[in-house]
Amino acid sequence: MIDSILSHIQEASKKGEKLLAILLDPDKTSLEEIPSISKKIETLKANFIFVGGSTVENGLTDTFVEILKKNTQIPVVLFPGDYSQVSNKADALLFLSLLSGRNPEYLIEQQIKAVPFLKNSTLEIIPTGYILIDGGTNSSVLKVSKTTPIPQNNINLAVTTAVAGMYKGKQLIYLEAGSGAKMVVNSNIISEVKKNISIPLIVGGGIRSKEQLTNAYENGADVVVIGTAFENNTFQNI
Ligand code: 1GP
Repeated sequence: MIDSILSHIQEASKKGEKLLAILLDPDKTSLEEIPSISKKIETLKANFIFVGGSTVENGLTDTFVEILKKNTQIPVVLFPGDYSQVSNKADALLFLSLLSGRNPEYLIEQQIKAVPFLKNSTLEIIPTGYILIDGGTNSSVLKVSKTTPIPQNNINLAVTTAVAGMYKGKQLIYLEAGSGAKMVVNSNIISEVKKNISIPLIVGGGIRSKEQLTNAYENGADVVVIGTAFENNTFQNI
């Protein structure tokens, strides 16, 4: 049992150990599938299960996490699209601020709305700077957040945004190409962001092959998140 998810990630990052998170969206995975899916995730030796989606039916996250926890020992980390997706039954919460966007709703409003749910909770709350990079699709996160992603060629903006997040006290930076992205976050962005921050880096969006996974790790991702390719059983050579 790991006491703190954040310390686990920080320690692994210091040692250069690479971590894998599988993302489950409660709107796309049925409750009946959870036992078999949990087994499959265990065979992949994933370090974390992230749970969340841009839009999830109210109350479903709580039931989903409850069943998940009964089926696996792998730590469950909430990756919520909005404040209603907070469940006290998970181990930790990525407390996200959408730093690439200029929509106050995702910079501070949603965070304020989450507080009543978090005040008496035992969840480990991890301040996370969330940065959208153009993945070549109009992903759900773009539609819901009504924000513009950072272009893949604007490495400087991606780096300065990540560093500003670190100065603001974020403990993790998450570079996101969007679920089902056509283009993954490019190697130069990952490596330049990594060089300029001293906090762990998460990368996700559109990763569907071993090569893309290895590439993200080699360029500096400490944690890689895979959702769609796992859901569709299309991940090549995991
Ligand atoms: C997590 O949204 C991503 O960062 C997951 O993206 O569904 O494309 O793997 P995929």
